[in-house]
Amino acid sequence: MPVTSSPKSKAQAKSAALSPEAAALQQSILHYLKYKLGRDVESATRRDWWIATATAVRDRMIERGLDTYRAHRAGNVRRVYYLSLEYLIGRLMLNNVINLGLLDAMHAALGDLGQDFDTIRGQEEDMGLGNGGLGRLAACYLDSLSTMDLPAVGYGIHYEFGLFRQEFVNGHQVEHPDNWLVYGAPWELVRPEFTQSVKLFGRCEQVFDDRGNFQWRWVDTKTILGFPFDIPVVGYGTKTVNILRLWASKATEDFDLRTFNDGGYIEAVREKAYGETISKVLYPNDKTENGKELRLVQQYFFVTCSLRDIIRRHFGNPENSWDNFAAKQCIQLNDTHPAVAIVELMRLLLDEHGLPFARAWEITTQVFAYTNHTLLPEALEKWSVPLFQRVLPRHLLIIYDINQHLMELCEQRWPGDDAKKRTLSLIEENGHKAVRMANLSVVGSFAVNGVAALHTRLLRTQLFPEFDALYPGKFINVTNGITPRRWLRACNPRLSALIDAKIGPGWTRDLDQLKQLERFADDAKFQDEFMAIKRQNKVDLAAIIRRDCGIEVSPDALFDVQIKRLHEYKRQHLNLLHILALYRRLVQNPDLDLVPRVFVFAAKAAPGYDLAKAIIKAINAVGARVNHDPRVNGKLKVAFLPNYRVSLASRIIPAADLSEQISTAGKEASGTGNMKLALNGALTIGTLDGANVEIKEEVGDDNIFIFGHTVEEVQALRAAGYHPWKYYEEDEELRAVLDWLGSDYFVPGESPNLPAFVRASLLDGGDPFMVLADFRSYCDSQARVDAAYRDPRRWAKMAILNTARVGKFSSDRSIRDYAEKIWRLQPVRVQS
Ligand code: NBG
Repeated sequence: MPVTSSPKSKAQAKSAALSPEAAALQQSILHYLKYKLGRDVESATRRDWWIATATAVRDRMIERGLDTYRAHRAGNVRRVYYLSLEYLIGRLMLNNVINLGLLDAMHAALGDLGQDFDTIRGQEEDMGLGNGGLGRLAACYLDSLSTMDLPAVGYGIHYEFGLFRQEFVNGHQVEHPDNWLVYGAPWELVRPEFTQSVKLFGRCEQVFDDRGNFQWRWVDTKTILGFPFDIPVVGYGTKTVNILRLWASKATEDFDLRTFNDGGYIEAVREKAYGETISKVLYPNDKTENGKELRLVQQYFFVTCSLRDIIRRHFGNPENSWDNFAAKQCIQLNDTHPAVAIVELMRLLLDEHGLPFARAWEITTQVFAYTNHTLLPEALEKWSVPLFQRVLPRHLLIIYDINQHLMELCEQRWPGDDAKKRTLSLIEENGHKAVRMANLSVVGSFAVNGVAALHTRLLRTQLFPEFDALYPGKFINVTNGITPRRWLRACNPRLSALIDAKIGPGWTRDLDQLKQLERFADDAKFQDEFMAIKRQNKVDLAAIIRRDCGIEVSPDALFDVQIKRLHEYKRQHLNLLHILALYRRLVQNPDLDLVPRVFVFAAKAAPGYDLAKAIIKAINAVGARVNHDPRVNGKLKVAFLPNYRVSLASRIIPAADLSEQISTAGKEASGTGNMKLALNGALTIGTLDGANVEIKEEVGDDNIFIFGHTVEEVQALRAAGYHPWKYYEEDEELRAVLDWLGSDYFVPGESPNLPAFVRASLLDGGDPFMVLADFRSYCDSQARVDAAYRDPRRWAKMAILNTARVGKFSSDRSIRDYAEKIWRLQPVRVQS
């Protein structure tokens, strides 16, 4: 082929028209295509393009990362370390490019080569190293930390398999491994020089040092290695690039050669297999914290690697000592999952650095802060004492010492009150003994925060009232937030462009600027533009529903969206009962005047959570009937999109009209999906729970649909004795839909009948989340939604006011709160 006709030569000829930035980007993409992947423009596959492009982008982040590192090091700055067992990052390409300010250059550079950026970035696998809100919050916070120039490092586990991939087979959830690393992970940098070795198991023995001082030694341990991978986290519109450091476990030696030579191949690789098992999979733990040994090992593994890394960094500066450790280093515990860090820091200070107990405790309790993300008792971690003893024998002794100190404090405050001591103790004594990680987290931290105002109030008054009395001022609130870079600018380019045109792009870093949209809320032209964008996003989602569910939906219907983990307290089954009620009304009267609705669900159920899986099956079974019933005449559709993940959320959220936030009051700590949906102009139907309360305060009572029992009413109902059968008997429609669900109408001939299992949980099972108590008020509220949607001007105004008024829920505001109220952390400007 003559050289002049090759696309590359054409590209070179044309690139004269590219901006210098785009031309440089193009050069580096072509470089990686050739020298990293061994391809040219003709032979490159989509995946080659994606890897070459990601690598070119990463280079630009590395340059800034080095500048950041130098600035932080030179200033010996105070840093925060975010310890989290989960990071639900999703795809990174678009956000990295937007944050680097390279979006236009990227489109030009690739377009010039005949490639489409949006197609290429579609090749990226989601990084799904988390279960839900807690992990996604961690990812949003990393984005804000860099954007706000705050010195920070995220620490976590480099799971080989993230949260399972979900498929539906005959409406049932089927789980598959999520092999996100299979085609490589171009964002990562390997850091073998920072490898850590980790001890586990073994026993403790007492020794006397050369001055006759008594000491504990942890001996006969098993050793594994922690091997770090760094993912650069780039701030928006700034030079700061922090890192997320994820630890992979490895065996200390590849295998035992002597055993191998003696013919024991399996034995020889067993150690290696164990070493690698630790970071193999993320626990899909939503229902209960089951006491799996491996999970405790995972927690300890990443915590000790991270602490030693922090200590190494601290002493890397000759001016530093233990005296200024707490002044320079601050560690945030994301839930109790990393709480063993409190004990591990004590162990390092006592046994490896020879500090006395009082001094070690003083330092430790000045370093840690703890975020609580749930009040559900079954989700508060406890580890059985025998398990702790086996895995971390030295740590158990230290926990007993800390507990003794706590009991002395308790005695001073409430002399002779043994009940108080039993409540506060780090060790639960009833039946089998267990270590209470939440109590440990409170005692070992200088600050404890809840994640929404209501949740923090309940934390203080209901979960930890004694601790609140013992440590006045320790409990504070930091309401959660979401990053506007991902959850508006990247996921909804049409709406972002409209907002830019009206008020400029400043909102991307300062979300309160969206308030300026309020003055267009009544402007018919703006309303039309706003709703036309919503409709276009619905057309896009309809195509996804067609592709993934095989269901045809109309973009003119109301898109009613519930997307979140599947859990009884989130009450996807309350939504289902309402769908059944509408379906029944239509069956009885096919002419019924209903606003056409598409019910969109997406949710994963923890693999061991049978009732959650039954709810999925029930929704799918009801959907299969509704979607094909001619009497419904297309007025109702039910689409359960499989494999909910960050990248799917970012397609659903811009297309939602109605956001379902219908948890039992007092159970949802905050919710963050509620914020993302409101930001994109969806109206909330919700209970007064979690951050819904604050969303209502911000958007105003007229722009939200509130229903159901309040926290106080839920408690009063419970105290008076809750009887689900009473609602069944008193409400004819509720009775009818429950019985319908319990029949085999939706699952003819199937055994077991899972919809009937859902019904049983609500009646015989006692309805622990009071679905039946809120059913009627939910239906009434849904009728108000129906009425509001019939008035397009009114609906548009409400939608615009939602977008305009949720600036408070930017994760930049949350991080500012943390930095001021907890971390006392100053921004550091990075110069290049
Ligand atoms: C979740 C809560 C949510 C909250 C996120 C982030 C856990 C244990 N908790 O309500 O259920 O928004 O944490 O704080 O995942």
